[in-house]
Amino acid sequence: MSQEIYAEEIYVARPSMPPFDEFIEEIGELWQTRRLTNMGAKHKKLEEELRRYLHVKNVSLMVNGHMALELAIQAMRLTGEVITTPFTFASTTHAIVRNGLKPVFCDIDPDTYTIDADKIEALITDQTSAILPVHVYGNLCEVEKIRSIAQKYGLKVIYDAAHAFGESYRGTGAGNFGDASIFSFHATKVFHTIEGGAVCFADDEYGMDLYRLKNFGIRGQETVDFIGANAKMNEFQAAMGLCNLRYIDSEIEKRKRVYEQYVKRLTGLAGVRIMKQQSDVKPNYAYFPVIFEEKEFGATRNEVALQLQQAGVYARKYFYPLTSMYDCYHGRFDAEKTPVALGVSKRVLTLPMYGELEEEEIDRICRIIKHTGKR
Ligand code: T4K
Repeated sequence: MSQEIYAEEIYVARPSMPPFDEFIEEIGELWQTRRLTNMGAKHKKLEEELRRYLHVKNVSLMVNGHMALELAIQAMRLTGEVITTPFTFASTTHAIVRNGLKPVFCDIDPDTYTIDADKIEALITDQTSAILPVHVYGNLCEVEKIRSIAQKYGLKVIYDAAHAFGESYRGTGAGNFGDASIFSFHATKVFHTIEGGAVCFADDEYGMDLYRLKNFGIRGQETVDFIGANAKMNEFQAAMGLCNLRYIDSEIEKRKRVYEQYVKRLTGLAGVRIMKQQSDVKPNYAYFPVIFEEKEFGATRNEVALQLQQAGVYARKYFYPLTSMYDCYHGRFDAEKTPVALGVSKRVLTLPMYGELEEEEIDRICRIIKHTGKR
């Protein structure tokens, strides 16, 4: 195929930005107040606004999604084993291990890529203290099944909802499921605070623990009763969040348009499987994963990724390798025990997805994909 040469490179994500003047106005007062961090006024305001937007009881802001997850686990005082999925970003598994816990990997559902709830019970032992499922690409897990398993065995549930900002299931905000849910507000996400994250939860006592954990475990000026971390969101991050939240619905609407244009161009291509939207879920169009079946399509996922890259399009293999296969976990887990996850991770490619992606760019991406299949 003759290589297409373009001026602009296209990445898998591109942060949405609020109008420049609006952000400058939002941060302006910080030059007077000099209150730059440690749970200031903007931090408080963003927590309130997110509580309303996400329809959750409580929001505790954090410096990033990963620390939200680490501290959400720590505040839960878990022990032993945590059942989770290897088809996720490094953060999920690392957060479990960095809390001194053992991840036990459950396979995933072949259509939603989330934990296969029917396979959880077989992994429960007397060491299991929690389930940590991930809402992958914005696909929500089987929250009802997971709730009943957790109730039956007295387990805690923490959702990694890093991809699920603004979504709801049958009208209930995604942050309401389990004992806690964490969101990522990283620059590459649907909603961002540059870096940032949050824990959503119902139990006020748990919230007090989280509050102290993100500030070194300090209870009062002379009392430190937790071995905490520093995971506070600063006022500049919160200001970015306040601005971006004003545009979040239009950002999701723009992503929907991108989603539809991809679907129009890729539907019906032999060996190309597109993720279906879940019924009962209000989606956020966070990612656009495509599975390439080599035999029918005529090329591998890696070949598609390479052809795109040579034309300046940087799609990503989220999530390859499985976290259970990372070098840092060498010899500790067996990826063959999660065959569906293993198969998906070898065949999936997440295409560029952001509100400002132009129709002409989507055309270009899909054209390269089609050519690669026909070679
Ligand atoms: N749980 C799950 C399931 C997650 O997916 C994540 C994060 C977390 C937990 C942890 O949340 P955080 O602690 O991150 O809040 C990116 C993101 O950094 C990461 O947030 C995200 N998941 C993951 C899926 O993707 P990388 O290593 O692929 O990032 P990077 O720097 O290669 O960025 C991807 C592309 O985005 C770049 O090629 C260009 C574009 N980009 C990136 C940045 C940072 C921009 O245009 N502007 C930017 O500022 O992890």
